Amino acid sequence: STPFGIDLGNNNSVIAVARNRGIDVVVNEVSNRATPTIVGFGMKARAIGETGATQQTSNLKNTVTGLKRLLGLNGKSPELSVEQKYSTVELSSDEQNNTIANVRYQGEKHSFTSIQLAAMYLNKLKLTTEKETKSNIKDVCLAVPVWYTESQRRAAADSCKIAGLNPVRIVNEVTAAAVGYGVFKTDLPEDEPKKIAFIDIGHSSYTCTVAAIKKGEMKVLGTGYDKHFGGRDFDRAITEYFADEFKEKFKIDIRTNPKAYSRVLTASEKLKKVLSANTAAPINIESVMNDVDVSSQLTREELENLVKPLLERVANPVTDALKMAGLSTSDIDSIELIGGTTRIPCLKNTITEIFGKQFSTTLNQDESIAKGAAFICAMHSPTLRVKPFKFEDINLHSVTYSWEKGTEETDHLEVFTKGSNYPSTKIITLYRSNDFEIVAKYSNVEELPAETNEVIGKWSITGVEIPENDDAATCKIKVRQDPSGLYTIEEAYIVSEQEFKELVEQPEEEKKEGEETEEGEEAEVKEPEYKIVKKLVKTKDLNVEYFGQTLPAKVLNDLFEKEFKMVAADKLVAETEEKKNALEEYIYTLRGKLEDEYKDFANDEEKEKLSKMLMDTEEWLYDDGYDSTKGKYVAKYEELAALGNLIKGRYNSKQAELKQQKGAKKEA
Ligand code: ATP
Ligand code: K
Ligand code: MG
Repeated sequence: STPFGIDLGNNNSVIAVARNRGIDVVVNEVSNRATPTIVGFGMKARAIGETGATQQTSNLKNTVTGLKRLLGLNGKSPELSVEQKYSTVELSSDEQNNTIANVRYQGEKHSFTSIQLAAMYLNKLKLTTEKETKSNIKDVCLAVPVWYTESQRRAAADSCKIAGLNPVRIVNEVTAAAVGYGVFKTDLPEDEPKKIAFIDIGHSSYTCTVAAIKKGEMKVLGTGYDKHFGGRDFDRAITEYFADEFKEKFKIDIRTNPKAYSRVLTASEKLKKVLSANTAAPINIESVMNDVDVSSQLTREELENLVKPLLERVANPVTDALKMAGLSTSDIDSIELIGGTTRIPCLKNTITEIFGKQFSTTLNQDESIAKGAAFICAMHSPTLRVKPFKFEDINLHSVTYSWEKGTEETDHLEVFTKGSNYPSTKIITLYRSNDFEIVAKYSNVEELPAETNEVIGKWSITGVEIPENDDAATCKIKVRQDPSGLYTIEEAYIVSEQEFKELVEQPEEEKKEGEETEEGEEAEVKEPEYKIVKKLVKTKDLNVEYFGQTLPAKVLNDLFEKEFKMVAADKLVAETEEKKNALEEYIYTLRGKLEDEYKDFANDEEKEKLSKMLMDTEEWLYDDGYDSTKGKYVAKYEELAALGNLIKGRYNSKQAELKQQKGAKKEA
């Protein structure tokens, strides 16, 4: 399959593929290079991406946004109420603490989990890419925020699977952009790496990642983030400001009218963008509610005042990232800005002030994450050869593995520490006489968002047998933080000491100076000497079964089937609409032609019959046939075409005849 990369944005997503020529961003069905991250539910079909955005204001209650914030979010988390503020759909938690969205779909109430919702969207992106590139898409590298926890990363991987994708790697967004930078920048040093600060401020969150980059290599040194700092906070602040103003000036309260609020929100985002290039911008909305037209304006300075509390936090992620990296601003060689919200002038200025240095814009602000992700996917692909590039990411939390204490000194070990790099593998040795369990936990769960599950995963290790002559089985457990940042046990096995005979190498007899061996003298032949060495060798593989925060295979498969049923339903609805439109169009063109170019090719009886059929079908279309099936539309079309094509055939053969005569005349 073609290597595929996704930058799943909270506002819009960008998709890219790797091909022999390089990495290309894939445009969607309306030729946009970014697709709104929206899943809408209708009476018949879902409206995902562009169509979801088009229908949003008229279907607020059933249009889900914020997919990335919701994905894998614990339904009991206090963050759910934060997300509810940005959502027009009713969100809640199910019994398993999954965040769910409650919507009406096909005329019935439905609840979809955040994993399903993300899967619907990812599947749409996949289908778009398949259509656009005319290739098979399976492997994907999905970019996610650096603050995604183990369960969110697992949820992201699960939603890929439900969408029929194979998540070969989950990567931190800014890391993906940094990889792209390292791969495509041509003037990187070969020895001493450059230290680059990447700053991504998007729709909902803000990340600063500091990396050391040289030719062919990148290492993340530190990262900091503000999970609640992005364009949507600016949009809210503007909308709230106008809500107050409109209440006073126009005596309307848009806060009581979701549709009106949503329209002002959309207009506020537009106004915000205008303010990035101008010092003042107008807002005008006709009949926003109660038939009232509103108009006003905002200056750049006023906006900066509205978001003052936010602006006071700009330095924090940078400070955190530098602290983790053990660097100061003066150590940074260059600053790269990405994400739509870094277009805001006061943010650019503040960032320049923080570093005391002008930023660069080497990377494409909107596309570098998706391109980096596609490259990373290609690195994992057996079919495409890419430039070798090594990179390591950084661990934001320490993780401890524990077991029931046996003869070992301790019952736990902090295996991966905050600030260490990954992927990485470590080996734990335990002495066991029975099967056992290993549990991985966040060492300091209080550093993670409230309601984060302390337990990352459990593994049951079975098949333990004590080797002959041993008191206990020496079990080696290979624990790994994999390239996606997930905590896994790669393998477990028993080792046992075995004796080997090893040849003892004789030192070559030193020749004493001045002494020469006489030729012909028989050299003393020594007996080869052996020694006995003891070595640990693997004697048995153990079974490792994982119980973690991933959906069981059967559930995944059911959800996969459900998703593809919904895709089929959407497709049928789209095709039905197409056939209906084709029928409608055929009625008009055939009627027109019958009075014009076809008029001499049908007899009166035929004309009368066809006219009546056209009229009847037209009436049917606006009546019973307004909401009919694909099959019926096709049948009606064929009914008309049977006679229509007969007349068309006569007309066409006459045209051909005339053409031939003309040609013959010319030749003569
Ligand atoms: P996130 O990374 O937080 O998940 P995202 O990737 O969807 O979100 P981006 O695509 O980087 O976010 O940026 C979208 C945000 O940038 C929106 O809030 C949008 O209003 C804002 N934005 C885009 N252009 C401008 C501009 N010219 N001025 C100000 N803001 C802008
Ligand atoms: K984006
Ligand atoms: Mg983004």
